Formats: sequence, C-alpha cells, structure tokens
Amino acid sequence: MKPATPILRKASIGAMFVLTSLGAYAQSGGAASAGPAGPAMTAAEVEAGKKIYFERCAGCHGVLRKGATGKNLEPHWTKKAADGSMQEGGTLKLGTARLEKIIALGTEGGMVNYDDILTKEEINIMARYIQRTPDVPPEFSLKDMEASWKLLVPVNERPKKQMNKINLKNVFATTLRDTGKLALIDGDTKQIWEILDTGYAVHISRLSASGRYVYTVGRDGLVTLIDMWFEKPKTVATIRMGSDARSVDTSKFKGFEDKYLIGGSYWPPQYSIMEGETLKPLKVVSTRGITVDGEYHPEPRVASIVSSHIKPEWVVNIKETGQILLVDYSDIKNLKTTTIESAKFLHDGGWDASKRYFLVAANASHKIAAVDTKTGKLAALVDTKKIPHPGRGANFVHPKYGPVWATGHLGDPVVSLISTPSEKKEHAQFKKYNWKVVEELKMPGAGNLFVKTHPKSNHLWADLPMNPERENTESVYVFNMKDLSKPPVKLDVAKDSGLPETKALRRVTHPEYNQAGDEVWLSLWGGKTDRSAIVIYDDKTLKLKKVITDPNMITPTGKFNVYNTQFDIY
Ligand code: DHE
Repeated sequence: MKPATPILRKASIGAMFVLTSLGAYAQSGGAASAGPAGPAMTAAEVEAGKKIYFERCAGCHGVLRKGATGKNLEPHWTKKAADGSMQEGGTLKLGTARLEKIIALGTEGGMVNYDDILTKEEINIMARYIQRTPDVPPEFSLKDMEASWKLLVPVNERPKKQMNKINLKNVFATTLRDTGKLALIDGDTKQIWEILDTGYAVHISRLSASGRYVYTVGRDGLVTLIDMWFEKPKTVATIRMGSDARSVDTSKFKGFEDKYLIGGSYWPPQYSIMEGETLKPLKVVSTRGITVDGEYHPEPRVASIVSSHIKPEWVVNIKETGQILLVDYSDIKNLKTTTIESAKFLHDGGWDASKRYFLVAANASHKIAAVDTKTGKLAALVDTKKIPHPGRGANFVHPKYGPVWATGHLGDPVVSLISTPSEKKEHAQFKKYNWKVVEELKMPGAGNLFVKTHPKSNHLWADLPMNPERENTESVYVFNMKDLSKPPVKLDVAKDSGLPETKALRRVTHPEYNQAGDEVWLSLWGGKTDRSAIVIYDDKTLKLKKVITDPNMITPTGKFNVYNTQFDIY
C-alpha cells in the first residue's frame, strides 16, 4: 500500500476538514439498525464506531455511505467475501485488514490518514463498523423544528435603533470552529466585541438584507439568530432544522427583505423555510430524488444556498443529485421550483461580477456549473482541474481576457480563471472567451480552499490550508492581478503572527477583506489547545498590520465581514 495522497496527507488537517456532527444523534443512540452483521462487534464498539463515523466521515462519504467527495463505503464492497477472499464475482472486497490500512494511511484518491488522530483500537473498530449496514438517523419534521424553536427575544422587545456605537458594517463574524462559538470582532478597533454560543462545529454565517442580524449555522443543524442592535450582540432566536447542516440565507429581493430564512440540511436531506426575524418554522421540503444520471438517491444533501438579486428566488444546490433548484419564495404555500440539471456533487460557489450568474463547484466531477438566474437556465458547465473549491470565488477584470471569476482547487496546484459574460460595452470584445477557463495561475501546491479579492484591490489572495507542506499550509499566496505573469508573493502568516511554533501544522485560511477593501484578514487555525490568531495585512503594501490573538480565539476558520457578505462583494 502506497503512502497516502500528497494533497490531503496529514490527518490532523483532514480530520478537521471532514469533522461533521450528527452529534445529537450519535450521542443519543439514534435508530440503530445494525443489519446484516459484518465482523463481530460488541454493543459498545458499535456505539463508538457510529460516533466516530458521524463526527469524522459522514461529511465526505454521506450518512448512508453512498459516497460523494469520499468513496462509497457500503458493505457490498467493504465486507469481505463469504469465503474470506478479497474478490467475489469479480468485485474487490476490502475486509478488516485492508480497511485498517486505508483508514490509517489514507489513499491517493484524497482520503486522509487517521493514524495520528484515532488510536489503533479505534481504527480497528472503524474498519469493522463500516462493513455493517449503515445506521440511519431519524427524520426531522416541521413538528420537530417547532419543538426545538426558541424565540428568546420577540421582535417587539428588540431595540428600535442601534444601541451601540460599533461600525456594524465592518464587523467580522468569525467562526470559532471547535468551541461551537462565534466571535464578533470590531473591524475598526480590531477588538473582540462579543463571543456567543452557536451550534456544534459551527460552519458559516450570513447577513440579513438589513445588515442588522447575523445568521449562523452549526453542523448539528442549529441556526442562531444574532441581533447586533443591542448594546452587546444578543442571540434572539434559535432553531434546529435537522441533525447535520451547512447553509443558510435570507430572502433579499425587494419587498421580501428578511421575510424568510432558508436553511439547507445534510441530514435529513431537505431544506427548511423559516420566518427571517423570528426563525418560526414554516415549511420543510425534501430533496430526495433523482440524480442527473437518472438514478434515485436517498440522501441528496443541500450544499450552498444563495439569495437571487433579480428575482424572489433562492439558488439551492443539491450535492448528490447535481440538480440546482431555483426556489421561488413569493408564495411559499404554492411553492414553485425550477430544477436545473448540472453535474453531481455540488458544493460551494459565488456570484459573477454582474450578480446574474451563480457559479457552483461540482467538486468530485471536476466542473463548475453556472446558473443564469435571469433566464432560470444552466448557462454553462465548465471542465476544470481537479476538485474545484471556490468558497464564494473572486471576480476581477483580467488584462487580456476581461471579466473573470476565479476558483482554487483542492486537487491541483492551480487557480482557474473562468471568463464571465458582461453587458458593458467595453467588454464586448471578451465575449468569445465566455465560460472558458482562460488561464490557470500556478500555485506552489494543491490544497487550496479559498480565494478572495475586492473591487478596490489589485490583489488576488489564495490559501493552501490542505497542502501537506508546512511552508505552504502556514502561508498565503498573493497574485498581482495587473501582472499575472509574476509568481504569487508568499506571506508566511504563521511566522508573522509571532506565535510560538507548534508541532502540528497551523492552517492559514479564508482571506476576507474589510469593508473598505484595504485590509485582508486571515485565520491562523491551530489545534484546539494551540494559540490561534487572526492575522491582518495591508492589501496595498502586503505588510503585516495587526495580530488578534486571545485565549478565547480557539480554532478560528471562516470570517464574514458584514458589509461584504451583505452585498456579496468578492
Ligand atoms: Fe465548509 C462553506 C460544506 C469542511 C469552512 N462548506 C461551505 C458550504 C458547504 C460546505 C456546503 C457552502 C455554504 C453556502 O455557501 O451556503 N465544508 C462542507 C463539507 O461538507 C465539508 C467538506 C466537510 C464537513 O464535514 O463539514 C466542509 N468547511 C469545512 C472545513 O473543514 C472548513 C475549512 C473549516 C470549518 O470551519 O469547518 C470549512 N466552509 C467553510 C467556510 C465556508 C464554507 C469558511 C464559507 C466560505 C465563504 O466565504 O462563504
């Protein structure tokens, strides 16, 4: 067996990446259906396997183990053949010994190594556990949502005006991943304003159309609504929309501002519509159905969601089916949905500069799908290098090819630039390039997660948190968009932070601009017991400006500047 893949070699990185929740279910015992036994396991071992699987494996392989970013792990090929051989009817069967090696060392295909995360005993438990029929967590209904809903401060008891002097537009909602908390950091003073409890392994934050409320979603499906008009930010409502989730957005079209909130769940595979200002649950819609290949899929998870700028619609990307839904929220009792075929394994994405096209990565298909939100049709399906992972991507005008949208890749050492249409007269000459990958900027390795720029900047920032080399993982790379022939400038963020070196790699991730577009904030994401930091650079000079560190700044990852997130500026 070869050593594991060069891109996702370090288990400490991989485990962070695949750490998912289903926490409540895994801890509560759930609806165990051990099914046809694989190798013998005690009840305690089954429980341990279930918990580890949900916490570390389900994000990539799926609860039902049908496979997505990670491979299919159903017993038909994990379980050894009845006669003990590795082959049955021409199909490769894995069995305990082989699975133990894969889990410990990872694979060339992108599976991370767990030998420095799990004990030998845990690896053995996992190797046996995944030969059993997958455990199926319970469904989650509108009634369950209602039971979990907590309206902590009704709308009429909230402030009528902003009660603090903070420049809310420049606040950064910062994920403190492993503590399940969110730090609101004042972007002007660079002081931590407040740290609030949110969901388990909290994932993303999005802003209300008004810029007053922050919506945060945890991997445990908990949505938290935070009001920034109080003297100190306050959680005014929470609700659970399932046992595993990644995305939320509000209704942003004129006349519907913040009337509704939509949340997408991984488990159960469904999306939920709530009242925007109270989180009162209104509707649950299942996403189970048929893939673009015409096959039924029982677990099509909801990946990225974004609110359209030109219609009362949300763009809802369904991972396993490859179907992009345009959900019309103008009449949620008589919900109209347009279903657009694209490619399987939809994940994250962002707007083009005109905000008419939404570009989303079909990551394990190595494609970017572009939806035209004006016509409600697929505009393009663009082949790219391996595993595109744009975050929200980055828009700029290329000196030779005109308007482009950029995405990095987990699987290849490039940043791809895709030409996007523009109705501006001066861009007519670039039409011939539209929806083509016009350039691939060279990176020092694979393992990028996020790229970022700002309309006022000449720089394009790209991180490499999933690269195995310390010098890449702990740095960020900055391209000069006026002269892309130059290699990117490398900034050693870990060194610049002044924090002591740690044995484990610290990942530098998620560049985010301030409101003015003249500073870039980066997370230096250390282990749970390491000192982490937010490291801020001047965008023009690329000089270090400030390091924000605090004992409570534990595992910072995503940062969402209020203004840039509210108006989709990237
Ligand atoms: Fe994310 C966005 C799913 C692991 C940080 N992540 C998203 C989105 C999805 C998603 C569907 C798009 C949301 C949207 O726009 O509505 N992420 C997943 C996973 O399934 C995966 C691979 C594994 C898992 O079990 O969760 C995963 N993600 C991670 C991490 O390990 C990261 C690096 C650190 C962390 O905080 O967990 C991480 N994901 C992020 C961030 C965004 C994100 C910071 C938002 C990017 C943006 O700028 O909008």
